[in-house]
Amino acid sequence: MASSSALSRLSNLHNHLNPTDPLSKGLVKLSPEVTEALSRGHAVVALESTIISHGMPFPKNLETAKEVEAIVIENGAVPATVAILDGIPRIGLSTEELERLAKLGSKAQKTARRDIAHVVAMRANGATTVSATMFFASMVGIPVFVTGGIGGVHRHGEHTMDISSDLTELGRTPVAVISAGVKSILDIPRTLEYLETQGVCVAAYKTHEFPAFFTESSGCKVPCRVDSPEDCARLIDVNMKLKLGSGILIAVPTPKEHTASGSLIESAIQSALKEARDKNIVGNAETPFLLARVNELTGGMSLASNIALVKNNALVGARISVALAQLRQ
Ligand code: PSU
Ligand code: MN
Repeated sequence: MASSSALSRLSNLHNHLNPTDPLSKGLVKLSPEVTEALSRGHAVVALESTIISHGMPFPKNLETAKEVEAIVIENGAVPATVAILDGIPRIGLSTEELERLAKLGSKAQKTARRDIAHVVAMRANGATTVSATMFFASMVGIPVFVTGGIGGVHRHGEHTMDISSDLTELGRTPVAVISAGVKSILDIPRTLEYLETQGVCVAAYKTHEFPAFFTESSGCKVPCRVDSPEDCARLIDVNMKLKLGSGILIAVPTPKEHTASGSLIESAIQSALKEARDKNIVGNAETPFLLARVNELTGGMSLASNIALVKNNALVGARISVALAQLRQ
């Protein structure tokens, strides 16, 4: 017999399906696996798709996306990769849909929150960034989302005002984002300042220091440290119960065996940044340019590191999601 909390979850899902809801209007589609898991209160992990289309080259992107989903499943949660295909936002992709997106690569539109309405209205294909993925995860009640790195305040952002909408989304959407911090292509201290302004809880996993994606250290301390998936689950649970309304950034340092390449990658980042400035590459083209250029300059080392840390984040994120589902039973 279903427990009363399982019944209340089912009725919560039905509440989602009132006639004014994007789900019931068929504007947004969930995969059968994600629908089933959400209605039963099982662990679900949201995954973004810009990392697939713009963050890695084909076929490594597809291979990685599949491996990341497999890690989530092995650790007891259901993966929900988010993307917009033919104008329909999808939460949970089939293997064919994942392959289609990976092959589209940068022909899919990089879709942040500001781009969602346009991509849907034009019936186009969009790969969701952290901000857009958080929006869809929150819409259907998925509180845990795994990615590699998030966007931030760009260097010289105090002049260009190039601040990723990932940061404002974290301020307004109650989803926990598991990432390896932010890359040093960005201004890390200002990124943390901005997250504080937005009221975002920033926690580092098993450390007091905010990681810098390829390396464990950024020189910046975080206000809160968490040491286990259960710690993270309690943090997310309290954030939800208090209806704070803002997100949580859980920063997981890159696995130890990949930190050695970190300093090499760091010097490639400096050259790529100079090139971007010389070529006047700005706006939403800057992050994809820097990622691809750093990978060329390091002979593929940064891509290998990137893949390793995303998989590690998927492992930690799935465990957090399972711990949270248990807590909320
Ligand atoms: N940082 C990475 N890899 C990525 C991204 C950021 O290390 O793939 C992607 C994410 O989808 C993130 C987006 O949400 O870039 C941020 O882009 P922008 O800086 O244009 O806001
Ligand atoms: Mn930007």
